[in-house]
Amino acid sequence: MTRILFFIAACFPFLAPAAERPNIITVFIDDMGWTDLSCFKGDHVKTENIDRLATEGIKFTNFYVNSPICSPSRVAFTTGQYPQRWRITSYLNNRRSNNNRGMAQWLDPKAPVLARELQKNGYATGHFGKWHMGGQRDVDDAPPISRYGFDRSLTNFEGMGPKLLPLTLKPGQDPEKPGRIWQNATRLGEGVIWMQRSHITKGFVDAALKFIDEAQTDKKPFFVNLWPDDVHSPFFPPLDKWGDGTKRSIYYGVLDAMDEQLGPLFDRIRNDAKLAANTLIIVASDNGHETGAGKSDPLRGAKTWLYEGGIRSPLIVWGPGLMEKAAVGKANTSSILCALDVNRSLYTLCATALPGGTRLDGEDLSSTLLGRERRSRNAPLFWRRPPDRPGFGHGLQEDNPDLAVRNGRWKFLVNYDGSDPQLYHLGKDPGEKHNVAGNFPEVVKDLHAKLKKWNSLLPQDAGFPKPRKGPGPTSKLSNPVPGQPPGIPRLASSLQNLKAFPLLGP
Ligand SMILES: [Ca+2]
Repeated sequence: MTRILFFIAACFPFLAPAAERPNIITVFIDDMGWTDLSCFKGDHVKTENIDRLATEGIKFTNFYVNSPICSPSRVAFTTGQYPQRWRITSYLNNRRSNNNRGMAQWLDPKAPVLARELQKNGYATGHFGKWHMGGQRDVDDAPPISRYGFDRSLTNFEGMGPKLLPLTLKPGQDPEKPGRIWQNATRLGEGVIWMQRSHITKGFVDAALKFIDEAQTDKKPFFVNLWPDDVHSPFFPPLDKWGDGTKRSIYYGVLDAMDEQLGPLFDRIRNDAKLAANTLIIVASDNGHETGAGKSDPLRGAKTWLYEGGIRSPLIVWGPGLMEKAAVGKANTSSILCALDVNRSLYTLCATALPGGTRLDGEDLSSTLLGRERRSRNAPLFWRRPPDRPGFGHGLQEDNPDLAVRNGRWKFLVNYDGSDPQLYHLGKDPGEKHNVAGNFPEVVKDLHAKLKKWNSLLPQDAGFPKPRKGPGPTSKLSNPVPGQPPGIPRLASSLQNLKAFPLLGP
């Protein structure tokens, strides 16, 4: 009988009893630098609650997100597919701006969503925090978060449905007369609660704790996104954490407050033997730090850049009841993996069937995440810069390469037109200071070919240059979406012709 049950479980893992499936909490921080958490060598504030997860779990130092900016990074984590497939290649803004950049207005609900498949498999699913995959500014007809497979949601000014909106307070300001920001977001669904910006993470945590209690009562495994508004600007830390009031100081005040407010969520799981034995907590940042706020030393670049500081993120996986004991408390410095892979791995870890009719770009690295092995993803990892971030003036006075690929020790960056090829040996040169493209022509040729092929199979956006009509560099773009307004000017020139634009991925 045991053998038969084992056979059934092996063939149909998604039929495994609910009690055996782990609970999942993902904490996707907004705009935090590579070296801001004290467990990642940050020295401004002590993030003791997140650090404790690292001490009792595993931290990964070669983890990447799939875009250096909010919306596409969230789409990758959510769908397990490159966000270019869904034409979300920069932050979602107002309708006209999205059009101008050749982007969709929101994540197509037809996209595969991990939460939806978990929900079908009996999970209670909740999203608490920033969404930013549709429904912001004047885009008030985006699908509600529930359309993506969430039983419950509570979001901020960049998502549809019930939301927490921020009151603001600065030192010396009359507390009876707080400021308000993002007031227009009241149009994005019912259920608006105004609360101090400095306590909004607590607001999301309180809602998540209630949701977890209800899932426990219902005897359902749970999948919870706790995606803070922190540590994105503008910065409004609690009044006792303003320090000297500089941008850097109040940024770290927000980071410190966020860590404190996440503590009760982590403690709820850690202090409950049953939950501690069967829950996985995953902590990462959706992209690098804002220039002048956090830090990514010794990495080059920041948010919006394809250099490491824009796309490499801390990753902490906690789950003492599920992980290899010998790996706990250690750093995995060798496995190269990305948000797409975490998404794909969670299907396996949650014994849930993959979505039908599509192929995920992530690879199953569930054993790596649990510390049972140190495998990396097999396929190279590719990036395309946001169409509105060609560089110069967005934090770094240099061009932002259009495309990048990481394959093993190598990172290669290049523009669409083949100009400015850069090759870095990340093992020896994580700061991307020494371009060795001239020394390794075969590596350059191979990675450039792979990168061009990857990019050619995906829908274009307005970052692609307009075809040249005569001599001289191209300075304007056209929107590759038929019938849409023209795009934005770009500084770098390019020779690549626009190709037919597939309206829908993948
Ligand atoms: Ca972000």
